[in-house]
Amino acid sequence: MNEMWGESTVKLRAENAERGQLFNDGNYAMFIHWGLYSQLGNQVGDKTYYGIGEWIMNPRMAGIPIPEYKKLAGTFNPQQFDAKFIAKLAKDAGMKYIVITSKHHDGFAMYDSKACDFNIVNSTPWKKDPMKELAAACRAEGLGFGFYYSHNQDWTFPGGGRGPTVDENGNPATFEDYFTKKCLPQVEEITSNYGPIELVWFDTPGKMPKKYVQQLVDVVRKNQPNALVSGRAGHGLGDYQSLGDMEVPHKNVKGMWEAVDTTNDSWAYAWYDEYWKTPKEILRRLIACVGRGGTYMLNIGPRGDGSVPERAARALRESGEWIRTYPQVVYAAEPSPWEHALPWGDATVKGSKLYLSVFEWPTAGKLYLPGLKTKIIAANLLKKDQSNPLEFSESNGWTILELPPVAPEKLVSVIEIDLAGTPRVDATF
Ligand code: H79
Repeated sequence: MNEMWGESTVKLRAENAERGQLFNDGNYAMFIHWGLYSQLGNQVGDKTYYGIGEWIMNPRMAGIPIPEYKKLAGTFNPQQFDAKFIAKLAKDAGMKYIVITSKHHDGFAMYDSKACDFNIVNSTPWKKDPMKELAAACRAEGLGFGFYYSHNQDWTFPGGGRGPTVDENGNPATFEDYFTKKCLPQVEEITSNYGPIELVWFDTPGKMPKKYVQQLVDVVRKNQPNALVSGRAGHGLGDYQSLGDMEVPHKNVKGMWEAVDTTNDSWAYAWYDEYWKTPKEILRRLIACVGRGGTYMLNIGPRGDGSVPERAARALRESGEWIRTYPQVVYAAEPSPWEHALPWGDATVKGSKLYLSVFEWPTAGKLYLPGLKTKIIAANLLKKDQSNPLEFSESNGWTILELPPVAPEKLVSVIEIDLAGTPRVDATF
């Protein structure tokens, strides 16, 4: 955990049982980065910047002056935005909730804000609140809903982190000014105006003093007692640990945690970024997160017109179809007893059942499991609803499963192993 992402106390699921339920059952979610910056797609004039689209106005990217950046709102008209389509896509993908950017570091509120008129309803020709529609669409699909909110950085509001240091009249502005006039009222708004929400995802606390973070968390608790607060709130005041951006851990991680990742190489829409993860790569990273003991939240970056890049949608639907066939591998599954991936794939657990997700089908017809100490009752190769028994033997602490030459599944094949108890692995292997 580095300074950028903020510290977080690691809480065990049991200590956080009520709120933690979201992560236990819903360990796969959709993250959405969408804002004024999406309209640029990393291009300003005829120059394309390689990097992080939601940072485009920052001097480390295009360095767009505030008045010019604000002008983008005048042409922001996301006619293609379809909340029902997005909620359905998340549902088809097998995801359990959606978390979307209500305000990123650029300070533009993507919802109807009374606290600051640099928002989608007041400043754009579209004039609508997409979050009202998305919250309703999520509820209709039985999905959870939550907001990303950049609490420390605000590059356009006087006093905000990395923002202007003077107000419109040239008087010095402090972080306190930004906090009381914008940040706190906006967190009140997002936690009051959209019905019950499941999560508030704060980001990049930097050196934000604890007293401010505490006030924000208090507001979330007051308005949304069941909502989780991300570890990136800072000062250990969040409910769970958020790993680094796009970080999937190699070793099991204890406590409640979440990995955030991208369907391509970008959070916000980037016109040139066609580096899409395949359905198999998505499953590999999802199952790795579940296998390491955590939750996986995978991002899409809609275009400025509100449409979702087709290849992201396709990959999500294809991996979702697999998850619908093998839900037991993912949902409410426990971490792998090996505590890391194995050469052919990964393992997840449900009580005394061990699920092996085989990504690389062994060509020699044998799959090796190191150091499994719990007695095997049966091993079965699954194919949708069918279950075909596999021969197995043991040699020097290794279990050897006899496999047919061809994998039953195109993407990932699943072997279910019934054990005499919860799986234990000899730590010397
Ligand atoms: O919302 C996404 C990011 O915008 C946000 N967190 C995720 C979920 C985030 N904020 N800060 N950072 C990530 C890290 C910043 C990285 C940077 Fe750079 C390195 C900023 C400046 C140097 C890369 C290169 C981005 C801009 C230039």
